Formats: sequence, C-alpha cells, structure tokens
Amino acid sequence: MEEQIRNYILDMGVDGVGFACAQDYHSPKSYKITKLLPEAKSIIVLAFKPLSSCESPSMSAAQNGYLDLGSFARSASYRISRFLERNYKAKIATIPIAYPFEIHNDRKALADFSQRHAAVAAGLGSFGRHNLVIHPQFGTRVIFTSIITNLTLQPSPKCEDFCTQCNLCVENCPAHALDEAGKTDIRKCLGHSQPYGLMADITFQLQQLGRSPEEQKQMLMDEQYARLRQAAHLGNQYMCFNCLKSCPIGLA
Ligand code: B12
Ligand code: SF4
Ligand code: SF4
Repeated sequence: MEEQIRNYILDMGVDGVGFACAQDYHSPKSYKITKLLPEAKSIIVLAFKPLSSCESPSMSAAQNGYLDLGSFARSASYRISRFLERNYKAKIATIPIAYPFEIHNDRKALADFSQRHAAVAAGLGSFGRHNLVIHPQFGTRVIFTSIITNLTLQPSPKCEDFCTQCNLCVENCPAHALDEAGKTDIRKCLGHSQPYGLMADITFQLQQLGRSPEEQKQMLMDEQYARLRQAAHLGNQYMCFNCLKSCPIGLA
C-alpha cells in the first residue's frame, strides 16, 4: 500500500513524500493530532520545491511563484485524499500550507498543526539554525503540506542533521529575528516578511481614527491601502525569504 500511495503522489509531480506514525509527531504547542482527526494513525507529508521564480528580485514574481505552488499543493492534496478515500476507504484530514487555522488571543501565529514537526517525523528533513526544516535534496527551499489519515503506514526513516551551523541565515536576517537559537522572534519577522499583513492593516485602521473625511479619503487613495487590499485579497504576501535563500544546503 505504501508503494502504491508513494507512486501515485510522485507521478502527480509532487517533489517528495514521507510517512510518519501519528505517535512520532511531537509539536508541544500545537493541538493534539486527534483534534484534527480522532482516528489518526499516520501522517503523509508532501514536499514541494518552489519554482526558481520564487527567488526573483521582483517581489511580485516571487509571490506569484508561491501562489502557483499553493494552487498546485492544494489540488494535489485534494486528489491524493480522494485516491485514499476511494481505494482504501480511508478517513483523512488535509492540512494546508498555512491558512486557515483557528485564531485565539492566547494562540497568536500558532497553527493547529505544525508542518515542520510533521516533516521531521516523516523523514523529510531536520531542523536548521533558522528553525526551518532542511530537506536532504532541496535544502531549505521546500514547502510542506500534510494529510492525516486513519491508515496504518510504515513510517519513513528519520533524517540526519544537515545544518552546518555556518550562521549565514542568522546574519542575513534583516530583522534580527533569529538571534536567539531555537526561537523565531515572530514580531520582528512579521514586520519584514509581511509588511502588508494583519499588523499593518490594524495600524492603518488605527491611523484613520479621528481623521477628517478629507484626510481619510487621502489615506484610502494612497498606495499603502491598495497594497493592504491586494495582500488581504490574495492571502498573506511574504516580502522576505532571506533565511530560506541564504542557506547553502542543497544548492550544490
Ligand atoms: C504562523 C507561521 C509563521 C509565523 C510565525 C511562525 C512561528 N510561530 O514560529 C511567521 C509569519 C513569523 C512565519 C515566518 C516564516 N515562515 Co512560516 N509558518 C507559519 C505556520 C502557518 C504555522 C507555524 C506554527 O504554528 N508554529 C508554531 C509552532 C508549531 O512552532 P514551535 O513549536 O513554536 O516551534 C518553534 C520553535 O520551538 C523551534 N523548534 C521547534 N522544535 C525545534 C527543534 C530544533 C532542533 C530547533 C533548532 C528548533 C525547534 O522552531 C519553531 C520556530 O520558532 C507554518 C505552517 C504550519 N502549519 O506549520 C508556516 C511555515 C513554518 N513557514 C514557513 C516559511 C517558509 C516561513 C518564512 C520563510 C516566510 C516566508 N517568507 O515564506 C518565515 C521563516 C521564519 C523562520 N525562520 O522561522 C514554512 C517552513 C518550511 C520549511 N522548510 O521549514 C512553513 C512550514 C509553511 C509550509 N507549509 O511549508 N511563519
Ligand atoms: S523571513 Fe526574513 S525576517 Fe523572517 S526570519 Fe527569515 S530572514 Fe528573518
Ligand atoms: S544557513 Fe547555515 S546555520 Fe543556517 S540553517 Fe543553513 S546550514 Fe544551518
């Protein structure tokens, strides 16, 4: 069964796949996996290598590359899930690249499920100094989605540690968000990676308060508002990939 599932996934053009036993998934801050699928036994983790356009000096070209990846990943996940349901009568829960996830005041920027911890459990890489997962073939240039299932699948072997501690990711972070080992300073990273995200939107809304109608109109006609609208419409727009791009592993 594992071979059939693996072949189906790779034939579709997904770049990599790993299987994890649900019990091997340990993400202390995330929800228990049974909250997502009460009968969970295994996790199928899919690895997607971003197009070279994701490293374009043009941020719109780079973002479009990630949107392309996101569309393919969502469609692949859906087709694989249908394959599992039809052929093996499986129950499944699909986990997206990022959103949607539950939003609570005491769980800021915490997803329901951690793709990084799942990828490590499924033998698709090891944590690097930048807190991202380094894939044996693609290095850090890899995005994950997961399918939780009630099927019992033979887990893939775990990976060795690939990080050489060269510190390039830390030095190239413009926000100093990685200075403390084992922690990404979310507030610092967000300011750089999502300058038109939720925090920027809130700042804009607050700046509107108490302004005259003419001033409010000026603000709505400004490029900042158009950028916020574009980001809200397309989903989060990332403007910094330095930690991901500066890691030399997998480039040779
Ligand atoms: C919310 C989110 C963010 C938030 C906050 C993340 C956070 N809380 O850590 C912000 C906006 C800051 C962010 C930034 C980025 N993100 Co992001 N993000 C997510 C998302 C949606 C949820 C993450 C989450 O819940 N984390 C909270 C919990 C699970 O993490 P944690 O337990 O606190 O673990 C942290 C530490 O404990 C530590 N850690 C845990 N165990 C271990 C073990 C070892 C050995 C070490 C060293 C560290 C370590 O690492 C974690 C990071 O701080 C995931 C997708 C998903 N559903 O998983 C993508 C995801 C993590 N992001 C990703 C990426 C690529 C990025 C960015 C490069 C942005 C970009 N331009 O695309 C930056 C990189 C920042 C960085 N170097 O950490 C990828 C990572 C892929 C990979 N190869 O690992 C993911 C997995 C998306 C995906 N589907 O592939 N992200
Ligand atoms: S995405 Fe940019 S700001 Fe965020 S941790 Fe990576 S290098 Fe730093
Ligand atoms: S850039 Fe260097 S220190 Fe950072 S994750 Fe890659 S190998 Fe590790």
